[in-house]
Amino acid sequence: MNLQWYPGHMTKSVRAMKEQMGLIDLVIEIVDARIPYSSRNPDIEELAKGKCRMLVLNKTDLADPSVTALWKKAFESRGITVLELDARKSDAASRVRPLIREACREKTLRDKKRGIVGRPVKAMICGIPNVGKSTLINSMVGKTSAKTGNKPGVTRGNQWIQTSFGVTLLDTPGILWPKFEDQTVGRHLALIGSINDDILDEKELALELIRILSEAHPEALAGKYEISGTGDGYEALELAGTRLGMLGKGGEADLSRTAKRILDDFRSGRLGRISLETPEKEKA
Ligand SMILES: Nc1nc2c(ncn2[C@@H]2O[C@H](COP(=O)(O)OP(=O)(O)OP(=O)(O)O)[C@@H](O)[C@H]2O)c(=O)[nH]1
Ligand SMILES: [Mg+2]
Repeated sequence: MNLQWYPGHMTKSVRAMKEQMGLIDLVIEIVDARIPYSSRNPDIEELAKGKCRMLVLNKTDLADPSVTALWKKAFESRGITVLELDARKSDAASRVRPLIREACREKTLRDKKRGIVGRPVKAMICGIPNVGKSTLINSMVGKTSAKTGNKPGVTRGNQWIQTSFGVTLLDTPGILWPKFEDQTVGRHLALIGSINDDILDEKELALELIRILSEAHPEALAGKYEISGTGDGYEALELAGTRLGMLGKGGEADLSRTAKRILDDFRSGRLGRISLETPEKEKA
């Protein structure tokens, strides 16, 4: 499956982020804990040059906790301030705040030397689509200030949001990589739901998921769909459809509906806590 998706609004979003960067003290980059490698947009590195930085491994409730711990260690060993998070939880704010302080320590000291004390931190929240940027902002302000939704491209423009603890947050639209050289990156982004499903062949993507799971997590397929040994992939998809009772008019499995269901089961954690990338396998 050859995947490229970089709609025009993303070019605009990158431009808008660049324009705002002069005002920003801290860049909070959010990645998906299931694919920390593929969900880190290399453009952000360039955009955030010279700023205080922190990295949030979000949706940890959907990822394998032992793999997430390895990622945290890998990033920390490169001097990056990292937080493991479920952005929907009410404790998100109290967990992020001390990390913000830590990430901004140098800046605060610099300010102090110049006699500036207690100036609010201006933080830009950025990351790929659907990773939980707006959800984190809402948890940090304790109310629904930013629009959220379980599909990519919900936030369309930059929005400043005030917190009660001296941090001003800038919500930004998700931006993807303009071009993936490695198609695995595209597939992983599609699997977690950061690429618009309208441009995807869901059957092919579900087959890819079945292939990955049959290698790394056969128990998930066996437990949920009673399938083991994938055959040619299609066979497994058919079997899953039959087991789920997702049948077409002729009584055969409806492969499109089955594919959608399997992808949805994975994305929402019903197949268990599954990480698709480990720091050993990817270049962290
Ligand atoms: N399971 C789980 N779901 C989360 C978490 N954080 C956010 N979500 C869900 O992920 C979906 C996307 O969240 P948003 O906050 O809209 O994501 P976004 O990064 O702002 O997306 P765009 O504005 O489209 O770029 C929503 O359905 C959230 O409820 C998390 O930590 N765990
Ligand atoms: Mg958003």
